[in-house]
Amino acid sequence: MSDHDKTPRTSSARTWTRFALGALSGLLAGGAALAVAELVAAAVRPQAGPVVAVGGAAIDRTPIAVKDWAIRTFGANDKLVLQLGILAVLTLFALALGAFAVRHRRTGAAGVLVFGVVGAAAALGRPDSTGVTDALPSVVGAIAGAALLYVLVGLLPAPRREVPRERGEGWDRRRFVLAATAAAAASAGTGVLGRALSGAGGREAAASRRRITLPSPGSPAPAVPRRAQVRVPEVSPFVTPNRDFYRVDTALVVPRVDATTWRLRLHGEGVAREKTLTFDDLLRRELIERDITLTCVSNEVGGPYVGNARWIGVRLADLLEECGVRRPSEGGPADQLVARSVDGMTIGSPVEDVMDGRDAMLALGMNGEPLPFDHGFPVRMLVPGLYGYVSACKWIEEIELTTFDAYDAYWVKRDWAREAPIKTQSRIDTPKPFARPRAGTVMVAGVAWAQHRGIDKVEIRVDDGPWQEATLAAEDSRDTWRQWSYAWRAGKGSHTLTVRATDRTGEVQTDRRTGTVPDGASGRHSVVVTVE
Ligand SMILES: Nc1nc2c(c(=O)[nH]1)N[C@H]1C(S)=C(S)[C@@H](COP(=O)(O)O)O[C@H]1N2
Ligand SMILES: [Mo]
Repeated sequence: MSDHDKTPRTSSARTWTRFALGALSGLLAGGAALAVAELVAAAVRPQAGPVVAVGGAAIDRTPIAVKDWAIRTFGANDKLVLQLGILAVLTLFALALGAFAVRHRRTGAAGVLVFGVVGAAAALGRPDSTGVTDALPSVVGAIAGAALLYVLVGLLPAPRREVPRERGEGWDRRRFVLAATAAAAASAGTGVLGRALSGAGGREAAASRRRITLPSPGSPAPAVPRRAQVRVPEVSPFVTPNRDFYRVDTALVVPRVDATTWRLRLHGEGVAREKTLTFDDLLRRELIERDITLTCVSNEVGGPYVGNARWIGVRLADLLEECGVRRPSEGGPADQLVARSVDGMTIGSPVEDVMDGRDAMLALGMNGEPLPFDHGFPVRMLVPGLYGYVSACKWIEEIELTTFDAYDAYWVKRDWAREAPIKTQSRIDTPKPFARPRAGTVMVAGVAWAQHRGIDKVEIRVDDGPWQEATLAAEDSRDTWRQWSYAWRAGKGSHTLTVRATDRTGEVQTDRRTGTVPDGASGRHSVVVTVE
């Protein structure tokens, strides 16, 4: 190797070191920005932190097709994947900004502020934004990050041409390492502190939940019939345990509401007497207990977003009548009831359905305990027969009577239907797709639902054969799903099993396949198995 080669190699190595250290500085600056933002968010509002705000804004703007794909691909992990995605993008930008700042120190540092603006805009644009203070976490975090990047890049080795030969490396490696380490440690500490403080708000809510004893309902639900559950092990339990109950919502941070300070405001068109209720007000009323099966409009044919629970709550129609509300068919001016949650969700239900005698309720209890935080503590709405997005507002804090003409709720603004009664559906729980059962008697079993109409018949078809009636388990109520089973004499080979249900109105589950948008999937569930 000649002397001649050496010079360019050293200089390009130095350039690379500078860019690498610049990228590292960018990463540290990004980390510091997020940590400081987290701490400020703890003081302002945990939901105003940049990652949650940007994630929430992304959820609000995600096209339905992408959302459906995300739910299909990542299931209940979709929100985690989204947040990791945001962090990955931020990491890339931080590395790039840091490397850029090596040559353009001021512009690079200022670039961090752009992210602060994006975070602040996202936080302010969220429906649950409580005001300009929501911009603070992103703005303060970005300023801290920009300052740190400016300082760290200033400590890097100077470009070769500016270095007098005799000074060797030409930079204070020790100072950079010290500053970088200190910044990393301070960020970690700040982040942890921020998280801890955010959690503290939740502790009050958790304490308020622990203090609640649900009174026994004045109108209890009859015991679930023993024969509502078929004796086939693989079928979903008739009552879904709370920990297994599906969860669908837009909340990146589950709201933790303190029941002692919670209020529900009821107002709007045709409300002669407005009301503001506390949690204790609701507890003092006569409580009803009902089994209701909830289904999500995003549930694909054969999908998992359906669950059945025993709920305790207040009859919503009674409450509305006390406020002077009349249903449209009796001359009331409002045909839409808009429920609003503490996280800014809006859900619109037909007033006619809420007041037509069905057990629409403000639920306080789920399967014998206060609502879990994930499922809407302290209070959520339920209307038997309607998909969750038009009925089941969690963390509810306001009910406004209005009209469908005057107002579109959150999902309706995003192309979902204004009104969405649950479609008659059935699902094969066993055998599983591509199972390889032995020839002989194979138990085919599952669930069927047509809430508020009830299930009258379930039939099974093997390949292109005739429809065969399955045995229905006992009905709990027409607001719940119904289990069924069919003893199949299975011959060897590959077979397709298809199920269809008929509801009490005589309507047979259609074979016309539609996607979930705009008002729920239709079509029949099939399972292919190979009998050995
Ligand atoms: N505040 C709030 N309530 C909400 C939602 C939401 O995103 N935010 N999603 C609705 C939808 S789409 C469904 S299907 C049900 C799901 O209730 P669960 O999570 O308790 O199963 O809640 C409804 N209530
Ligand atoms: Mo839903």
